[in-house]
Amino acid sequence: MLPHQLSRGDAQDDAGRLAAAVVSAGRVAGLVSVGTAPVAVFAGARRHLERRKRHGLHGGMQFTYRNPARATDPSRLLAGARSLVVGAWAYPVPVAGCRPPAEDPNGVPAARPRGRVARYAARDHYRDLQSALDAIAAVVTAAGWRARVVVDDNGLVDREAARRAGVGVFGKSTVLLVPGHGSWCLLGSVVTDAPLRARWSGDVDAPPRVRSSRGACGRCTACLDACPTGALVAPGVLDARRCLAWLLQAGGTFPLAFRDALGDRLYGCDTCQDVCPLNRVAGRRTAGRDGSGAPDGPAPEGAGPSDDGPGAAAGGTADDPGEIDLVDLLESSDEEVMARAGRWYVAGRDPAVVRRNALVALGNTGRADDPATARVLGAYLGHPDPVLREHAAWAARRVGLLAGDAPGAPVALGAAGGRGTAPGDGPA
Ligand code: B12
Ligand code: SF4
Ligand code: SF4
Repeated sequence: MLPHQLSRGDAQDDAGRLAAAVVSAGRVAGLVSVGTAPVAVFAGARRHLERRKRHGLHGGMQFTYRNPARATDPSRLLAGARSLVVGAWAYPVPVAGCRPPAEDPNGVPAARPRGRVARYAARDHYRDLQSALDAIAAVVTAAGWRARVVVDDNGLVDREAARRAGVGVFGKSTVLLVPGHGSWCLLGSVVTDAPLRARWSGDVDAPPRVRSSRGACGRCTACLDACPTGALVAPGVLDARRCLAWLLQAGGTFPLAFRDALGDRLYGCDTCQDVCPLNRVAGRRTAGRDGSGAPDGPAPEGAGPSDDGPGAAAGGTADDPGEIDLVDLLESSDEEVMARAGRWYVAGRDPAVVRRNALVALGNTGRADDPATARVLGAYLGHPDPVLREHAAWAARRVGLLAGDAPGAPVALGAAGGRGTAPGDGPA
């Protein structure tokens, strides 16, 4: 007998059993939180998308903004879809914030300037998330139903799906906070035509089901206060035109107004998560999982947002994959640059976007007395791409290698010597 031929009572039992089985399969596959929700139009998220688009807050982003009606209607992903299974994959504990380059006691840089990659993008955690969701889909299809895995797809607003499935609650930073893990989680769904009972499985210390969409933060405003560009224009509202995470992905010129604020970031921005008190808990929990020594025990008593002010989770290792040697990157071929970028979203898959980001980060972290910085900036001042030339001139001025407000006579670049070839022409 096929699942849809079952009697009503049997069908309800089956919906319960299958829901339990998918949640359990997701946990076994490594998801820290899994939940189910009935398929329905995400009316609230649709309104937010349309309103932000109307007010220009999307800053030209496409993604879910391209077609809000589609991105907020899961039934468009699979004919006859009845349920969503949503999972959260926790990635390792963050290293806090931006840092100046390390120095020895004589003030000489101990290491070449490094660019920082947001933790979610330092390794391909989406692959792990995808495998876990595949395991869920396998359970569904083995029971005779159809399933479609959706990971970071423009066809579904993931956070809203996760909130509906009880996986977490929205923070004022707009990120989804998963009880017991904070926001250091990637989200994905399985859309299925199977009827599933509402089910949720998170951590032992988390509430059985989280329905509130407003309750997580209390009076805390740490993320709004800490955002280096003021991109969180109101609780739960992000202006992408100011958000460093978006500006690093977008093509063209990096806005002058935000270049200083970029600091050493090369891809992504973790500041609104670094300061979140709910991520103190996440630091303790995911550190153990990453093998970095911290216990993987339950959340500390009373952990949660308070009025004590921000607290950043600490961690990181010497060979941190979240740090990239900027000079090395800038002297790499286009193929090497894009290999480093992996699955980063890079506008037009154009390596010049990554080079542009690296030039701004080098301007913020490099030093005039570092021959490698002088060499690479000197070379980019002669780059055939005018956008890269302009960013190189900005960086050279910022580190003190060029004088004046406009590209002019080099102060120290000649002494350091150029490489003779335009960056990106071939391997360094
Ligand atoms: C576009 C996009 C971006 C854009 C815009 C983000 C944004 N906030 O709109 C940019 C490039 C800036 C971005 C940045 C990041 N992103 Co992004 N991004 C997406 C994408 C593709 C679509 C998001 C979307 O549709 N937003 C639409 C708007 C309307 O939704 P929203 O911003 O979440 O708004 C909700 C809340 O604000 C809430 N709300 C409204 N009013 C209020 C008021 C209060 C008081 C509260 C509490 C809530 C609230 O309701 C809104 C609607 O549901 C998704 C993947 C996907 N397909 O969904 C990933 C996704 C959202 N991004 C993700 C990640 C990891 C990030 C970064 C952390 C990466 C980084 N380190 O650089 C940053 C975080 C920046 C931030 N504060 O959001 C994860 C989020 C994981 C999580 N735990 O939340 C997702 C889900 C990808 C994934 N599959 O895991 N991202
Ligand atoms: S990702 Fe960075 S720039 Fe964007 S809202 Fe968060 S702190 Fe601000
Ligand atoms: S920093 Fe504070 S306001 Fe922002 S998401 Fe975390 S708890 Fe909420």
